[in-house]
Amino acid sequence: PPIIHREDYRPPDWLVPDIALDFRLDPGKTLVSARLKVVRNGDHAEPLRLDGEGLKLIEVKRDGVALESGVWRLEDDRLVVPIDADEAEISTLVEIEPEKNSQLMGLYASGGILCTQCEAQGFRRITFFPDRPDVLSRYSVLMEADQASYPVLLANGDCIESGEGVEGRHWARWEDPWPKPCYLFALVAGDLAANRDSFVTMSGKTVDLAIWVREADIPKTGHAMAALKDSMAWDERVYGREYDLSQFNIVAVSDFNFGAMENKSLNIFNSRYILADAETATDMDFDAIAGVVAHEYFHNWSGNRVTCRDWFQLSLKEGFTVFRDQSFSADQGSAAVARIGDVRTLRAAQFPEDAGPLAHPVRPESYIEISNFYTATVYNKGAELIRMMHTILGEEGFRKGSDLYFERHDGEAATCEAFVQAMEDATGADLAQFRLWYAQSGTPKVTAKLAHDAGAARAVLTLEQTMPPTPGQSEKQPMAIPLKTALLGKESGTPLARERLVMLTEARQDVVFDDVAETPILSINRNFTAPVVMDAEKDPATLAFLSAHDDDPFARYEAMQQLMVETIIDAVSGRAADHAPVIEAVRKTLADADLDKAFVAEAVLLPSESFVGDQMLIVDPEAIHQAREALRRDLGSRLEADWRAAYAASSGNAFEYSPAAKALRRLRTVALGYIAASGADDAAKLAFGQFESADNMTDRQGALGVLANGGAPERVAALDIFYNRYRDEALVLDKWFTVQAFATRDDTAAAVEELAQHPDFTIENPNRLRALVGAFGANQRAFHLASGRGYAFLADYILKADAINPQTAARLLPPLGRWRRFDEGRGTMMRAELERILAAPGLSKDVYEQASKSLA
Ligand code: BAL
Ligand code: ZN
Repeated sequence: PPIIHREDYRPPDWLVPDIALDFRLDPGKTLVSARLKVVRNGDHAEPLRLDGEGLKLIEVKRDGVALESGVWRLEDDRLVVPIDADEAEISTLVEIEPEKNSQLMGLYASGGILCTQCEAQGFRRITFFPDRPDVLSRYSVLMEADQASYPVLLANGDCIESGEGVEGRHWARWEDPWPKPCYLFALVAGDLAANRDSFVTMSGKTVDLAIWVREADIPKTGHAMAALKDSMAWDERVYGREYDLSQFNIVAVSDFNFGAMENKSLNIFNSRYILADAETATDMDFDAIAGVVAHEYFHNWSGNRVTCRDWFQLSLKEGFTVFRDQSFSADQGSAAVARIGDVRTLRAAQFPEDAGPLAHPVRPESYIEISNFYTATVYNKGAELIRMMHTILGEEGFRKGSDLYFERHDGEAATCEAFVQAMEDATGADLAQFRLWYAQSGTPKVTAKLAHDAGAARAVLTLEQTMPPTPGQSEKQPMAIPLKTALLGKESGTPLARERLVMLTEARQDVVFDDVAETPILSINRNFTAPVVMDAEKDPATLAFLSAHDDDPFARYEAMQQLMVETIIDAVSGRAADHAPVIEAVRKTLADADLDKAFVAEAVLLPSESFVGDQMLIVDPEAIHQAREALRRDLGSRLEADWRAAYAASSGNAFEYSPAAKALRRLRTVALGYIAASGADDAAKLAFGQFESADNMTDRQGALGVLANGGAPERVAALDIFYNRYRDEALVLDKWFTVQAFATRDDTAAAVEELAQHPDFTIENPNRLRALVGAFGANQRAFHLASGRGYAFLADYILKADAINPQTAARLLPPLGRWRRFDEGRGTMMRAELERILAAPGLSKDVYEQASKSLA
């Protein structure tokens, strides 16, 4: 398949200022007629080229007159029409089959609802069009459908008229005044009910809000609606951005490749990011819903009003919008805990990407299939880049920059460069070297050494940065790395100097701190100001000290994590592992009454097995598991009384959705996990009691997770009860699959194989596929079983899924691509599965790209 290169970008030959679409909707056969006003862009003699994929072309017209087939031609699915004038009206009539669309790109059916997904290149599966984000058009959409099956007809913009037709059909016409790229087009037809509300914008305009779901799901839409209104107010307050239409609609569907999609004024969501009540959704689900609702809403400015010139600029809208949704979420509760969550996600998903065969810059240079670039690098590392600019420029400077960016590029398709330029122009800052963050892939490693001259009352911090080679980039230049840094007194534990923002720009650099009389301890990369791997060569005693004294909560968490990781790695490497410093640090954290309980619950959690693996050259999944379990057992038994006290103190409250109540629930299940790890006789009973008496899903799923890892008879009972209680709740059943796929038991791989035969398992629904197969790929020990059965299982399901939904199949592949990090035996088997995938007939370009790059 062809490789698309960023440097080959050329402006479009033809623009399409206006498009009128007419849909005769039917799940079996939908007719789409499109009337495009096309205008030559520049001085050239190129014909009009319209992208298409899987369309049955019935007719082509120019200025209302049918064209004979010799006048136009099809070239590799593209419709090519030579046009002698500078302007014309080109119309096409095509037929598509939504019901057969299992890729979930273009127009498809989900549970009786007809809906669309066009980003990145799904619009070409609906009609012939220049399917690229720098062609912006005004849309007028006429929809016509059977009224009984599809009583609700929605599209972008405003509904300007509607009426009844013949034979039980009806119609609606929607117009969107804002020019937009075709990836933001959307329509929905279905039997839907609405939760309606309204929002008055800062200039006093009333916006009608509606969340559309199946009638029975209406009671689960309250949280999403509250989050939407909060997001609208937040974007006005923090960015000065007001909503720009009189309606805002959200629709939830069950079958969706992404989490959600920011189509102009008609966001379409994966139902898991809308539907929630205490009975069926965990606190994490509630938080994720608020974050995704905010994310999609924020795209109205960062993505829709200012869009991307080409798909290489994807992070322009995604990195910025993730930063915006992270900031919104941080404002809803504990900012420190939110930041811990951001970093955990970055380390779990992005650092491994940066360290593996699929590493790519935040602004990639080339792709085969753009769907493969909706990655943690483009999204989460992209957000870290925006955050670093925010740190460097400060709140006020950053706001000036974003104001200028929106003002300058409103209505345009812009680039990442344009964003950085606006930040510079608004503040006078020099971000020349900073731009490397967009171009260089890989995670920088920073080493820090602190020397103290007590006599001179001076400390010198020596920083060095290196960056590993990544695919296509063997040589790297030093990056501009903002590191919030402080020195704490070794005896007093108090800050010795004001926190400083150190800009590391050289390969090696000294930073001097004066007036440092007391022996200092270094606190660096506070609040994780830069997405780097930091090696500050701290001994366990120093880490334990920081975990108890650092005044930056993130740094405190970080010290504890590092202490835990090093303790586990000592054991894996055959060194005597001393658990005592970790146990003491955890005990102190649990006992510190001044700490936010939400923070405590995060700080005392052990790092995941895969995170420990990521710190090692060659991962030994079994040894990591054993070492981590040994530490968990020790923490459980040595602090059993403390865990029981924490458990008791966080129990007995009726459900309430508030930061304080969430914190207690989190700590409760963390404590339960440690009580179970201690081997206490009553642990399973305690967990089962929590499972049965819970008045919310957080407690119930937490207890189920603890039981699912063990071997008590309560395990099977709880899994059965859970299944029978929620068998008709798809999103909860997903949890039932995931909890078993994540289990730390010896037989998890076998259990997952069996679950794949379960009547409720299907590869056609992306959520269900990810719930079992995706979760299994993230269970380091079970997936990397020495027999290799995990690899064969994943490869089988990638191939099965590829025949149905290539985009979702390709996203399952990265765990296999990590073969270089495992021993010879495992590596050989992983490679063999990748080769088997590559040799499969009819492979999609999605999976081809991921598998071939993983082997390269
Ligand atoms: N634009 C694709 C889904 C999202 O990032 O919002
Ligand atoms: Zn997004």
